[in-house]
Amino acid sequence: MKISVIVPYHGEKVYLSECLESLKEQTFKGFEVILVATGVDIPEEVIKKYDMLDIKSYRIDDNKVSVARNYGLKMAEGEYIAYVDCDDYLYEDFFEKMMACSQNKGEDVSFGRICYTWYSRHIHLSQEVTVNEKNDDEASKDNSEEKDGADEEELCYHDYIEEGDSEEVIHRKRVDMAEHYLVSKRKNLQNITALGNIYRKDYLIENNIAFNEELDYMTDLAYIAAVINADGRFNGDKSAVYVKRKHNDPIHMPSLTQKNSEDFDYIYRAYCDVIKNTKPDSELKARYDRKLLGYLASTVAPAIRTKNDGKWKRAYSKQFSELLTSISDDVYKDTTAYKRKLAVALMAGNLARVAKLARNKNYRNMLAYAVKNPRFITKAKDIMYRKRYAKQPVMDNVVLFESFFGKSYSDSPKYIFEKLNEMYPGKYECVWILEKKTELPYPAKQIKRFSFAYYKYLARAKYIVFNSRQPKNFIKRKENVFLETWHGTPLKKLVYDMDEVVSASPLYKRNFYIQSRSWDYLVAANSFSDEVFKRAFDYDKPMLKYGYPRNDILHRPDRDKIAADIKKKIGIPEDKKIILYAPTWRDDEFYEAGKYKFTLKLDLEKMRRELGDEYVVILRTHYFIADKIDVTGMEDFVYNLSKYDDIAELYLISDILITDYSSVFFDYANLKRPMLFFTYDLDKYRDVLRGFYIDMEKDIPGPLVFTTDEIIDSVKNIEAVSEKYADVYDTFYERFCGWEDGHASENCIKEVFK
Ligand code: C2G
Repeated sequence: MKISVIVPYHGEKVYLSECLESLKEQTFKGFEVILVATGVDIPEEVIKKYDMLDIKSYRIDDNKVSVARNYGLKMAEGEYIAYVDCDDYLYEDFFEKMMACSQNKGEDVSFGRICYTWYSRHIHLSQEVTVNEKNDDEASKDNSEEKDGADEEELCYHDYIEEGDSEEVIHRKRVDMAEHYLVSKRKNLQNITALGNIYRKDYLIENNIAFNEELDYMTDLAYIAAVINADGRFNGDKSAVYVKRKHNDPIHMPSLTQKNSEDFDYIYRAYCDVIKNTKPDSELKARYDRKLLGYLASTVAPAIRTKNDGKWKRAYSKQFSELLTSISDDVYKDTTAYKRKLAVALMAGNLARVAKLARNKNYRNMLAYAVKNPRFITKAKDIMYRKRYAKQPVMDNVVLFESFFGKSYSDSPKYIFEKLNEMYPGKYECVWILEKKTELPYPAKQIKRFSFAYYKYLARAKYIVFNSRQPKNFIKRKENVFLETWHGTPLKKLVYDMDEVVSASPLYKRNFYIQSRSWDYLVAANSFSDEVFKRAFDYDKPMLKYGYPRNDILHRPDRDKIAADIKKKIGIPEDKKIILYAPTWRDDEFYEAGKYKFTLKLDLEKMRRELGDEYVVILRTHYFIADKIDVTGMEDFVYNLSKYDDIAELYLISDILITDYSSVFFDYANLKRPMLFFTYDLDKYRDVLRGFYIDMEKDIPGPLVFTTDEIIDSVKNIEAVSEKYADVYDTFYERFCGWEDGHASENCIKEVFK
């Protein structure tokens, strides 16, 4: 018994390798892979890497998935067919379980479970970070869609059959189960898919079941209708898993569903096929129709409410009402009053009524949300922001500052604020977004992030100076000048240079794109950052190339005096040298977005024993870290300054820096002081989580150390270490600190506040 696995390919090489890897790992080995390249070259080098698989590759000129799958079927030699998208992958026992389902009873179609993920195979399998359809923020807008599917756990295929059931009853129950699983249980119309199943080839051929080659998308909808309508023998195994991957860069590389979720014409044409492939009064048609009514409520009606394009509305609503007339009275009787009213209004061509119904529903939903959810105030603020503040005039001399999401008074915005006040005393009204009340050297209003005042200034300040990304709902106004300082020379790959997004925000790439479109100026501290930011951020507006404003302090002629004052303020004895330990965060260790875990791998007791006479340690975790490190009993040796505002001041007082993959070392290098790189998880960080722009083994100005003993040893021999790395340090300094002259703030201000 053999399966032919049909894989359409349209140039997604990164994904394809993972897909083939998952095929290589299958415990059931009797399959061939039919790779159909659609209008692109066959990826020979990837195929070569998987020469242990029986891969037959073909190239066709058409670039439709439907054509590729039908072509694959013609070439298939197996008795069974599986469709796998080249950007997806399978659990290793998928085929084994599917074959067990099929062969036992000679079934025509067997189905497994589909799970959704944003992540690559190795990350998904190691963490099981699946995306529940209901938690997906793309799908959540469809929340009013029909939810007549049972919960995962309720579904146990074999339980359907009872002792004493006749052949005919068993057959009907199995068809019902297939309809339930393959149609009703899918969250959206668009989620009805031919993937995750295996089909007996002759069943497909004898019943003329094929994908509609006239359509680019949504052909699975009618395909599944035809598969069920042919009344075959069905079986399923809920533990067999097909993993459907959502693309983490829907802007540059959207998947078909991401690309076309609102392409109504395709839905219309695909649904016409569903009507053809189902019997008018059948339960199967009714199940599809319930989904269609869900789609009407979740997507069509809101679009009629919000879109201004009258021509589009008329054309599409005419098409859609044609579909609605095919729905039986029984389905209408069963559905909610809201959907019924929408359908009636649409079929009568009364688009104003559809819009009104949708508007009222929207208000009711918001009200229900407000009653149930204490965070409704956030929604109210958002409305104030969009409807009120963003319509009021922009305030010409107002500058809004934020550093690290309001967590501190620090970084480049701090230095720009101070220099701006020095250069133009009293000219600008400054507003700082700050979590905690802070003593500032110049007058400034302090407001809390996400307060009403925050939204007011976000909408109305002419100048915005942030060092991180602003909220996604930010409204860019034409008078507004957005200075994005960013917050570090990149070592870890950023945005579009990253293949995988492992962190708590899988929509990072899409969000980044939306947010960075509003930036008018971006700061690059060196030519390396200039080049990376342009590419990785897809940024083509002015770049400020003067070094980092935040590093100006490190070049001040009176920096020793400033350092002595800071040391005193913190309370560190004058005679003690300082080791600053400032690690970064780990993308895969999180509680939720913005709240990351951290486990200290340094043996502080041992360090105190060995180094305590001469040194103290400043512990400084990244601002994303939520875990608090307990240093009780070590107060004479360890200063936990994770909440200290400005790390630049800590650089200034430190004699040695220990870091890992944090951009802090690019800044610290301005001081030309020794650095150690505590990279105990280098392989994971470099190869799995991020990938680096520079070679940590060759290009960084200090040794990689992996244990506390090595750190102690290096500290004891710090002069020898410095000598060993002197040449690398010089090259590094030239490359990354070459633009820094202590005047970055001033130069940026001259260019932006013209
Ligand atoms: N930082 C800090 N304390 C740490 C780590 C970082 O105060 N323990 C500050 C430094 O100013 C640093 C900045 O946060 O330059 C960014 O931290 P990174 O560790 O480099 O990580 P990330 O926030 O991911 O930014 O292009 C740069 C990257 O985006 C890195």
